[in-house]
Amino acid sequence: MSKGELIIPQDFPVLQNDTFLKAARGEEGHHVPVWCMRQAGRYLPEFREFRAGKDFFETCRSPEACCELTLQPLRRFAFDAAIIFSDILVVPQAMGMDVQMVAGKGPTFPEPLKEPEDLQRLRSKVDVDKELGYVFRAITLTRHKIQGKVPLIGFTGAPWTLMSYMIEGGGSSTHSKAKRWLYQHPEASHMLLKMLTDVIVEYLLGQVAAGAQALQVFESHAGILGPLQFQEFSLPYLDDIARRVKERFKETQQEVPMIVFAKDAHYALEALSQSHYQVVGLDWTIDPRSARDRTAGKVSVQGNMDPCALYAPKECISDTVRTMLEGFGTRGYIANLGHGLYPDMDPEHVGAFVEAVHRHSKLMIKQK
Ligand code: 1CP
Repeated sequence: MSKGELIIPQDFPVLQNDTFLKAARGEEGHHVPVWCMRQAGRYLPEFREFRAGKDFFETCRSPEACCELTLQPLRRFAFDAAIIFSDILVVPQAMGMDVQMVAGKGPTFPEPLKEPEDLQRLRSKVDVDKELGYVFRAITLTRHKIQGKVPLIGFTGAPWTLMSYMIEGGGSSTHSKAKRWLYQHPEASHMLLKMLTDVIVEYLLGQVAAGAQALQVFESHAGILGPLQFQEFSLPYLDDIARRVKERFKETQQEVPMIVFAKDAHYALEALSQSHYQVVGLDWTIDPRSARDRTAGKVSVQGNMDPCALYAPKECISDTVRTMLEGFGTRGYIANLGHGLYPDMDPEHVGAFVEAVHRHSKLMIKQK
């Protein structure tokens, strides 16, 4: 196949491992599928070597680089899914904001939104093909290069999480600047959340057209909201995204599972299980059995081992995984961590996690 053909989103290699897609549909395969949030990341020496000296967002804009970084963890571990290397902050960039990755500090917006008038600085209509076409090309290229080994997940940040970065100007422990907007400027907040929702819907549809086989929406900052604020400023937008994306699938007869990961939103588990998502991602603060009870079998679930459990000796990882599998059961379940891998984690322990999920779940399914 020539290089040109690799960025055309058709004639993709046939999928060989559908355990992840089966679990997302609520079914059971011959083992429980597993992947890790941030599996393409700094814990891998080959990742650090590849990224060295390159600007982070320049890397995001190179389809070849994104493809290579997405494939790196698959060469080491028997993950059952890949997630495209990119970042949630490419969406605020597409809306006209400057975002830079500052070493030792993380993502930084030199000119964050301060007052509602600042919304005028944003593009209200975004041509996603023009502004985010590089992500679509990365997805298409990676989907070809993965050779059907496992499905490729596309993703986006959710409106509230992106809003908080756009106002805070970077990471924050209190998110008080962004939360001030919710109390002082509720109308402008809704306006911004609506603008983001509209862009996100088009962005996700573009990712599917490019070859993404599942979609995850990261509401990483859900926990900073209380139940009432989540209900007003997060949930309606999350649900609207899934509803509108699925509505458009009907027209194109596509069926792509959608996962919602609202970190620390334990209070919203029932509501999320009744939303338009097929899979609810869980952080580690939720007990597996009670998560199953509270979602009442309406959705598949994904998660939720404490990432820090990977610091334990390998034998302990195996025990923790078995307890987690017993709690969730093996049907309609995707094993993952309760949040992303940290840069100081030992790749061998990540391997032990993946191996333990496969080993224990095969046994459990056989013994049924
Ligand atoms: O130089 C580097 O490599 C910096 C580290 C890094 C990486 C590997 C950043 C900066 N982003 C990424 C990639 C990334 N980001 C992926 C790739 C695919 C994979 O998971 O393997 C994904 C899915 C994201 C999503 C993302 N970015 C989220 C949502 C998930 C989460 O962790 O809750 C968030 C909040 C971000 C923002 C972001 N990007 C990078 C950092 C350090 C942060 C967090 C900043 C902060 O709030 O303090």
